[in-house]
Amino acid sequence: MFVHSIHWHLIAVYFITEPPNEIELIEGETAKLKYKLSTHRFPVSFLKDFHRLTVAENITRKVSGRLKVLQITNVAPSHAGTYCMHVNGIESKRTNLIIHQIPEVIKQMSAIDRKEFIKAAKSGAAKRFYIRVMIIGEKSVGKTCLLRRLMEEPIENVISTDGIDIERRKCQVDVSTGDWHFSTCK
Ligand SMILES: Nc1nc2c(ncn2[C@@H]2O[C@H](COP(=O)(O)OP(=O)(O)OP(=O)(O)O)[C@@H](O)[C@H]2O)c(=O)[nH]1
Ligand SMILES: [Mg+2]
Repeated sequence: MFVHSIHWHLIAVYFITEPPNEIELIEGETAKLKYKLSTHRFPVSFLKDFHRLTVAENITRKVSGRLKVLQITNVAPSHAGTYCMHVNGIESKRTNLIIHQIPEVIKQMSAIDRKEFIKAAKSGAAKRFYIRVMIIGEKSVGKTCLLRRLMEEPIENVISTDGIDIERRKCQVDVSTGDWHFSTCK
């Protein structure tokens, strides 16, 4: 005699970790919305402004067991909105993604300047270092030409310097790497 027994497993889904109610980013940064569930048994979907999110080049879902991450790289103002996750008919908390635009003039700057801008915009302050460089040498050895070449300027029409010449030029030094960047900062 066979006894058939059917067990119904009612699995409740809990959100153990959810992203904060608000995430503020600056254009170009990466958004990561992390959700951890009590179970991995149900498929999940992400919603933006109440519409199901489709995977795009810079929008990826990373699912690893109970951990589900929605990642948006290189965020743009169009990514701003309300995000949430759906699982087994349950909706997570909503997260408002706020994207601050970078001014056009900053976008055209070098990668180092943009990085510096983002850092300054987040902290509200930027450290600026001033460096004084003296080029000393005998007459006509090429001091003025050296300076011009470093600044990627033409060396035609260089005339002999009368005594001391004090020139104010801008150049950048990445204090974290010690690299000098002459051409990016005129
Ligand atoms: N062959 C060669 N000539 C150079 C070089 N750099 C500069 N010169 C020439 O050297 C001459 C002097 O260059 P400057 O840059 O004016 O030299 P300086 O040391 O500033 O000279 P003063 O200001 O008169 O002391 C110019 O005729 C340049 O064209 C180089 O790398 N090679
Ligand atoms: Mg000179």
